[in-house]
Amino acid sequence: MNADRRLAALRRRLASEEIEAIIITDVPNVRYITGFEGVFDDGANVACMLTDQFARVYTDSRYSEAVAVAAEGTPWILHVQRESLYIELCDQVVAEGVQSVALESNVPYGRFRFLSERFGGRVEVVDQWVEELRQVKEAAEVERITRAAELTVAAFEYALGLITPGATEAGLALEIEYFMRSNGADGVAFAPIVASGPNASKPHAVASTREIGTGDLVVLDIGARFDGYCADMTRTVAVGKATERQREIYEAVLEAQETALSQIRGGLRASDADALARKSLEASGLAEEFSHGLGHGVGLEVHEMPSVGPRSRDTILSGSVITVEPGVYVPGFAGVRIEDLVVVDDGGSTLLTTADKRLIEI
Ligand SMILES: [Mn+2]
Repeated sequence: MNADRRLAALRRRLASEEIEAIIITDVPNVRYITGFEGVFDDGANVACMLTDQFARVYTDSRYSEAVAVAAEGTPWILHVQRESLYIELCDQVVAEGVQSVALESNVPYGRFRFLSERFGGRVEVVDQWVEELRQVKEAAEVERITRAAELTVAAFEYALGLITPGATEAGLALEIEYFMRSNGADGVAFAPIVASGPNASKPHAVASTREIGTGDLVVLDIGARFDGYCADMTRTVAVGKATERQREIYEAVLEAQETALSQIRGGLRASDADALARKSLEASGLAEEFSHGLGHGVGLEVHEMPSVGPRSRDTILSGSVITVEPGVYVPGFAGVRIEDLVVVDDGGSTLLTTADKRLIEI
């Protein structure tokens, strides 16, 4: 992936904030700003330093061979680290005569203190500079998210054939992951949520050894990762014939989701998008049971900017990829969530997760 545009955008930000250098240590941000693919695992020891003069990437011998290959033909210069990453970064900053450095806000406090004290220059903590750039997706990114979404839909359809009384949540979660990986996914974007019966009222339930029973609603919140990019989709199905109350709740959630989907477009305030779904649920007396935000951005990470909730200050930008996922949760009874992934443009949005949304009774 050609990351020149990304580098240029970050350099403009540095200039406008009048800071000479930024050190990037968040691994997804490193992946994004370098454009290096298949090089850094989630726990990678790596940092990038960027000024208007140079772009350097610091890592150790475990990653250096792959970085050297990935950096060919790019502005990135590899420094193979010999002692502590932060000691070397600091020495480098001093050697370059840099006077001001921006650090990302998720840098561990001990590291921040060490660098501040050893460097002695101006250190600024900056929040979400790279994350803001990541919101608006390039065509090649949308393509990968689309592939991840297709694999997710296929895994859901496959899982439908396995949902039967006696099947366990954890067993289904494993089958879903196995299906995704055997069909070309890098892996899962997050541990699949399979929440049945009373477990379905916990939005982020952990798949358990509970056996699915007749009369349960089952929430399947799943996502594949393809070429580094995530998908996220939720469907809720009934095992056996749905009761009247189950169907009522399902239809109310679906209507709230369709209402929001039909009005989301670039430029809409995230809190206004959230209010569309909340208002729709109010009409059914279920707004109180919608206990989380309407959605979130998706890309290199499954949760990224924008945050789409009642207290969000973000705006949904044209070119962003977001989820739309209202849910209703009644403890001890059931939960229903319906979630789609869409790519937003000026006029509206396009669905990337196309699985059927009519209530499926198995
Ligand atoms: Mn989600």
